[in-house]
Amino acid sequence: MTRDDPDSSHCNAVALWGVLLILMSAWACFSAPLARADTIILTVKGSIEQEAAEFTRAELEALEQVELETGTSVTHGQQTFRGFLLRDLLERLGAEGEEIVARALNDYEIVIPMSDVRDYDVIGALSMDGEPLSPRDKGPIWVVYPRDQHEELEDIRFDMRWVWQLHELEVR
Ligand SMILES: Nc1nc2c(c(=O)[nH]1)N[C@H]1C(S)=C(S)[C@@H](COP(=O)(O)O)O[C@H]1N2
Ligand SMILES: [Mo]
Repeated sequence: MTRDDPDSSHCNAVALWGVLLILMSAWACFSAPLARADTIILTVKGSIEQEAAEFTRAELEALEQVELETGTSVTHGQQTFRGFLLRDLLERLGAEGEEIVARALNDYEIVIPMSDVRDYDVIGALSMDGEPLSPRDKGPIWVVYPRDQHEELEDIRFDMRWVWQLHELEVR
């Protein structure tokens, strides 16, 4: 076969398309979950004024954002968390109830008394130290208590309510 043999250039073209196709599918697989802006990251249901409320990251970032500097039971030193107040979100949805069941992507769930969000600035953190929280690292949402601001929150009963990978709140 010579270099300009029609058969060999046909083979090259097929191989080239094959490689392109593989690259494109790999790109689609790995980039899609990260890039989709319309992904619902939080659902709120139960005793609220609508059936179920769903939020994308952008929608949660559009709520008033607060910053909270605190240590945690699982990281070293102080972290700066940024996110929305759970109180704001629940008030906006007309939530009425005594407790909130918070559920995580890993099926962890815990009851958060409504009094916690009334009495303390508990936030749904979307970023830590300026970096968006990803599902690999406590994200997309981490329930953060103002632990360093209130001595009584340095307690295992409260640590259990720091739900990471939060994806659902049910008011009841
Ligand atoms: N998504 C999720 N969040 C969670 C947990 C969990 O297993 N999954 N464990 C909780 C418990 S029991 C505690 S004490 C704190 C700190 O967890 P760690 O010390 O095991 O990391 O996170 C809480 N948040
Ligand atoms: Mo725990």
